[in-house]
Amino acid sequence: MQLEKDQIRAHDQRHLDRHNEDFRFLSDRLGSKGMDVDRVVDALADFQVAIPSWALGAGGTRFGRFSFHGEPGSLEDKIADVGILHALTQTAGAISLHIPWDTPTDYAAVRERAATLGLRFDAINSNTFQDQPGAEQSYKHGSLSATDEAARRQAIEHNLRVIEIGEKLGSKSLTVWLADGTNFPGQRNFQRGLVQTEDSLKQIYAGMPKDWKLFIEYKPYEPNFYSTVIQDWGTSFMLANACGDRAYTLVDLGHHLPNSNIEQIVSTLMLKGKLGGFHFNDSKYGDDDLTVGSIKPYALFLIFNELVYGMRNNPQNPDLAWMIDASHNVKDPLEDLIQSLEAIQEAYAKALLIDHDQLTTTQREHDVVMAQEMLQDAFRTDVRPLVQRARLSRGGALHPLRAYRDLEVRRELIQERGKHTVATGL
Ligand code: PSV
Ligand code: MN
Ligand code: MN
Repeated sequence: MQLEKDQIRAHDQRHLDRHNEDFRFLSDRLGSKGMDVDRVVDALADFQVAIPSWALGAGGTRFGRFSFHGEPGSLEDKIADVGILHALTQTAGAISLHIPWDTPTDYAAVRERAATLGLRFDAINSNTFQDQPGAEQSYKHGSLSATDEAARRQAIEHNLRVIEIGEKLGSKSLTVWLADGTNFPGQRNFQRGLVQTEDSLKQIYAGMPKDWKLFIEYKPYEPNFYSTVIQDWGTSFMLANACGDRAYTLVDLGHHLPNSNIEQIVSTLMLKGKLGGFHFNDSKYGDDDLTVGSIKPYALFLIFNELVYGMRNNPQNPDLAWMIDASHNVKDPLEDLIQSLEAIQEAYAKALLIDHDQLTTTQREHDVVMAQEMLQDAFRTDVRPLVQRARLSRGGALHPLRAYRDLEVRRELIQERGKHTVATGL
């Protein structure tokens, strides 16, 4: 199914007067403080986040999986789902594929389908954390870090093949997340694992087209529970530096030990021009992959504050590849993604309200209270009318979630795809 602009416009009509009133009130308030409201709205409208192909089905845990009706059964269905999200939110203008789960068969058709829906293919993801049916080598004892040369060769070649697939779709970057690590002390030599990984990544980097970027994701634990080869941003940063100028660190919000100061990590990486990609989600305990902004919205806002600062002041850092990396056990995946997109836009909008020149003056004067007040004032502002206006300017829905329900999107998807469906993914 495909949502038409007219359907969304008709739905917006019901809420337009209310929105105009809310927007006028807020823009008067912000305008009186010297804020350029149009600039904020434009920045929000330009902000696009990729949806990963594995986030469109009901997720699950190792204890079970509760299927959701009308889940996408093919890559074409997944592209259609992202099209629905983008039509409603005008914020999900890209899709991030996972290979081999979503290897296209008809490239021209896939490219055309995405283009019709206004979508491009963002970073492509390799998978060396599972053994695929018929694979000659097993990744049981590691992939890019493996001491077993044949397994390591297979993992490198897989990544090179993923790059080829990405090229056919117009992707310009490869994201590598490794599950490699150990469960028991003594199981492997740390240094050997790191050296092998660096060598493998260099070979992959050398196989990338010259206009591609390599994103190296880190994660402290899981699926291994004693050690992980690329455990933290420092290790990723070091590997990215070893590979070259077009290799970067990728920050996934869930990939930190509790209470890590992620905003400071972001700031350091941007200063060094090495933050390449960003995966959004939220968590209470570990890599929980919960709805963005559902647990720690203030932390998300502080992270955005550093991102905005970096985007304005660090030309040495490239434009970032944004992606949602969340999963949904009991919710309609599309509804959950709409909630995440909304939370991202809100945190970004609040960060855009901070006047960094004024903040710098306050910091120089050591006025700690006022500096904190500036951040909290922005955080406490209800910015939803700005986010709505940005969506409206692009033909999106004022209230994406309400529109999704009122237009009975899930009912139509079930009619089309059936009740008992299983999507590929994590
Ligand atoms: C596993 O933790 C993970 O969620 C990583 O964040 C990757 O980005 C994703 O899987 C896909 O490989
Ligand atoms: Mn991730
Ligand atoms: Mn993860």
